[in-house]
Amino acid sequence: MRVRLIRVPYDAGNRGLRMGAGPDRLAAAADRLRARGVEVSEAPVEAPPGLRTEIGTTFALHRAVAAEVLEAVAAEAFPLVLSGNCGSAIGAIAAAGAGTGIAWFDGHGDFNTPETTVSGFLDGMAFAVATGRCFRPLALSVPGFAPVADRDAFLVGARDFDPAERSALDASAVGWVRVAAVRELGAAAALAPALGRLRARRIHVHVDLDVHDPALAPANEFAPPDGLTPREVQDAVRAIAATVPICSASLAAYDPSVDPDGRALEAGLQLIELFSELGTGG
Ligand SMILES: [Mn+2]
Repeated sequence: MRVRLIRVPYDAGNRGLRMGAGPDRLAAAADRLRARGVEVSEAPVEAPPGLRTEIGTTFALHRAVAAEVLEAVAAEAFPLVLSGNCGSAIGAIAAAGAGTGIAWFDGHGDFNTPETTVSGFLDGMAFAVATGRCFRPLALSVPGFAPVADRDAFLVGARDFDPAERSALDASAVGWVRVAAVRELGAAAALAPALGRLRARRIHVHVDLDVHDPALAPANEFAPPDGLTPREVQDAVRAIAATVPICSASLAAYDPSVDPDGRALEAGLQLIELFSELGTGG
């Protein structure tokens, strides 16, 4: 097995700040993977020089991520993106091409648009961008990008929405696998409806680490309470892999400063190991 760790150490266009500090910590996975016999290569992604802006710089990073994912696939390595922000998943799905589904593990919906956001945080719109709801010209500037059809997209573990964001989700055909469903039914049964209606032939799995319960694995200052356990997240990823090939994965939104005991880091490292076992890279 070959894995390429694509590091994007940016948060809202800022290098190394807040969640932008996460990718370098998660890159500790490289040694663990090598110890398991995985061939690991690493690809740091940097923003273009000049003035950095949240929107412009972030989409420039998505374009760079797409290029690195294509290189990984050409080298027959599984592309695993470690990013400050969730939007890096857009680069990965663009590289994977049309017909790719997306599983979006996140404590939040990331389903705002410029018309519904109350925080102004671009990353709170990342899943809406991935499914073609906003920033279309910029999304199309990412080579290969095509919006993911609603039926090929689903949230897992989301539990914190702005009011208009929630309305938009309810009005859409995007799937939503709730924490309670995973806990009560088990991951495989909880995900079965969302997986059963996929038309996609492959899927990108995106994990905002704040999908985890912050009492167990505190990923960032925004993590809403009552999330999934690390084991539930892993079981959900396994359920996906049992149904549809995982072509690439991304882990995002890890802020080391809120995780003094390294529990969210450990959850992230275990997920990276799991993806290295399950991913197809194809
Ligand atoms: Mn997110």
